[in-house]
Amino acid sequence: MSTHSVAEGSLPHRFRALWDQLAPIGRDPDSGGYLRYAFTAPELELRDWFRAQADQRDLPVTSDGNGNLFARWGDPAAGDAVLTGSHFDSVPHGGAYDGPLGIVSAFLAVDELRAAGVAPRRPLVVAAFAEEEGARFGVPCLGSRLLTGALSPDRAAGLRDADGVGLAEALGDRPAGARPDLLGGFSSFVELHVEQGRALVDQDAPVAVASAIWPHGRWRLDFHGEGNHAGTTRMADRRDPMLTYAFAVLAANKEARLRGAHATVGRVRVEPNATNAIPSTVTGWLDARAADPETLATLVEAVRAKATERAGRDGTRLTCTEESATPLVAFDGGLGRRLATLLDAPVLPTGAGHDAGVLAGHLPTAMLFVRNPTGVSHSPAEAATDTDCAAGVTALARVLTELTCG
Ligand code: HGY
Ligand code: MN
Ligand code: MN
Ligand code: MN
Repeated sequence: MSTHSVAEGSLPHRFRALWDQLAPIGRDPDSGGYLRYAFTAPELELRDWFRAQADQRDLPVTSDGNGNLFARWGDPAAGDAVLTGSHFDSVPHGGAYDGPLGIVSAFLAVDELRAAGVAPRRPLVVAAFAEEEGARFGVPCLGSRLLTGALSPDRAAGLRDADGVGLAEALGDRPAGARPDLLGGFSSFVELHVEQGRALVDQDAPVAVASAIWPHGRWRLDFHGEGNHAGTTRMADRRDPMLTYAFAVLAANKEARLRGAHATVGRVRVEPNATNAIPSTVTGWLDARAADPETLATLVEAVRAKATERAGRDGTRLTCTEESATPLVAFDGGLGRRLATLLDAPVLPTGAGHDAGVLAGHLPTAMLFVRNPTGVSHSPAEAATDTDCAAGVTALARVLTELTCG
């Protein structure tokens, strides 16, 4: 293996040098947010960047046939590799850090281990997972769910994006599906991620260890009414699904607040979507999350029941379909405590889903969070300082040293 020249300068400086390579890719000049949908030009460019970074470090890159990339340092035959990484894709006009921070930090952590002369006893693998946000094909953590078998290739192959392009076409092949052969070769997974909240600001700490991911999911709400003329139809004769939809949005907000849970309808589709036409159908996607499964279940049921009752009064009809669900993920307590002690870092739950939440059901998994001064995510306002990102790399390097050598 050739000697690896680590870029010059301080870690914040080296972080910034890599970060500036990614910053322009997929950035919308008007919003300042990112449009990095899975397997579209910007995300493919990020995948090329991934391969270049791996090549510079002599890390051979493989794919699992599901769109996930893996760059490996160490013996390809060893069955206890330590996995780290995250995703490149974004929500529409998302922030810069959600996903890519975990991948950039992983490559810099490899540099840190090599600069410190660490000789891992276990291989170290950097991963880039596909379609974590579900912003193109509608199913979050698509790549990691395929890898683990949580989603079948048949169901995945049937997914279409807004332009009707299928996953198989975008992927260039039918997804391979579950890869126990690959998954069985990992001994643990650590995902570093920007915090999507303000807990680290409030606790004045740069890095935290995750304790759990709240159970959460997505429900498609179809409100069926009667399309008609906006000007000539008497109010008493209307069967306006927008009315029932609006009621459901308010109900979701109220029922979530009552339970200390989170709920939003952030995406809506109206047919025929004309100013002078009463809609025939309004489709809204409910994103609901709660600290425990029972609260989540009662929240969604309350929204469904109240909206159905309202539909009866509006002369409309509601169908509610669960599109994705993530159970409560309690990260491996032993690993989490071990890392929190190692890093002397706070331990935080999160309401955000992650590939780590999918892999946690298959191998000891942990997450590190890096402070986000705005606390905002899934928005151009998402932020992190170079100093805190460097602290994240240092923490990840310590964790990876512990896991590959301990
Ligand atoms: O939606 C989520 O919670 C994650 O950021 N994909
Ligand atoms: Mn996200
Ligand atoms: Mn993410
Ligand atoms: Mn994630």
